[in-house]
Amino acid sequence: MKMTFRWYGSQSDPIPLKYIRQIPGMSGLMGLLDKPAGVDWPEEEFAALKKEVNEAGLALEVIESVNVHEDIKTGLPSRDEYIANYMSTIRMLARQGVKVIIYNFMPVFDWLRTDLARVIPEDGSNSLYFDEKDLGEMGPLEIVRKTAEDSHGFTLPGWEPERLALLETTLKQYEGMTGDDLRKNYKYFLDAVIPVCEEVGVRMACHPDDPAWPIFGLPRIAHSQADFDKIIQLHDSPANTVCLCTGSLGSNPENDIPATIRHFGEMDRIGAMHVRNVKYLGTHHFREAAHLSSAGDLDMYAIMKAIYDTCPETYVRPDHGRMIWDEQGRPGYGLYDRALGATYLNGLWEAIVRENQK
Ligand code: DNO
Repeated sequence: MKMTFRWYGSQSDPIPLKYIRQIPGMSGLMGLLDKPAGVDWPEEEFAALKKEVNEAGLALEVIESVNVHEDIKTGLPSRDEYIANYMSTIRMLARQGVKVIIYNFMPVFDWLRTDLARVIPEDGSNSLYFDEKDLGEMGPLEIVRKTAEDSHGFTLPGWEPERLALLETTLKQYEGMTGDDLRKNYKYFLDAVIPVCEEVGVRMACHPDDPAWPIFGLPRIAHSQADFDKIIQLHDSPANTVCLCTGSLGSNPENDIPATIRHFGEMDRIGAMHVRNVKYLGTHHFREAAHLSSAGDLDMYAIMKAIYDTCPETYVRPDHGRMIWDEQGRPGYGLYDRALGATYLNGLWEAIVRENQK
């Protein structure tokens, strides 16, 4: 298990690399370049980022999110140009030592919440929160406006301004589109990029829909084990893998997370793991919790044990943290609670390793 941390680059992340390196057991980053979807990433910029990260004593082997352009998802003729750029980016990242690329195939929205700072009554911290009832009163344009207002000037992953500027047009392109239509376009994309990944030794890891059910009537095809079975079959290759996010899939209590890890781990189809906990508050109603099992509804021991048993070499990162100790930062991506999360997960891991060496 390689413990990593998501970082947004020194221009837009207030957390210095030095602080991340000081988290015990931290070996690398799941880093991100702030490039709009569809762009061919320049190698010099990436090489500079990699140098900065390596000089801080951290590895940069996982890149998240190389976003898929909406024209690819909706199957427009212009997709070929964006796919060509994607393939070129894969080759460049491979030359720079990247092993895993995390992306998603969600229409329009990446993750979605109705409140970015809901106070947790028990301890006064706050975390990301979702209640479908609140969404019921908001349309897609309103939720985008609200999310931007609530994000304290930070760009949130999946909520990049250039993407959202085209929101109305993009939403129209999805009108009448079914899950099967989306899967057909997904296959077209995978058929192009997966052979490149095989050639250069990179794995694509698809992030689940978050929350794990359809929203705004958009087709969503990645929120259960059965969905990911289909995705893997679209182009069957060891390079076509899952970024198994326990909190995204776990937003739906019908998903048995440890069982899903075992299922894909045994097939060697887990490219990376995002590990966090969720507290259920009702139907389609949850908030994010501290990583500790007893703080939420996921069994973190069973999750780490499933990783240990089936994909022990994978990359793991603590995922969204609460805001604690009056930290001001990017919602979900502060330093303190994610550092606590990493430390806790490392503790579980040490105990599991020791128990199994007996
Ligand atoms: C949310 C993140 C996601 C993830 C993308 C990958 O906090 O986990 O934005 O990075 O879905 O493309």
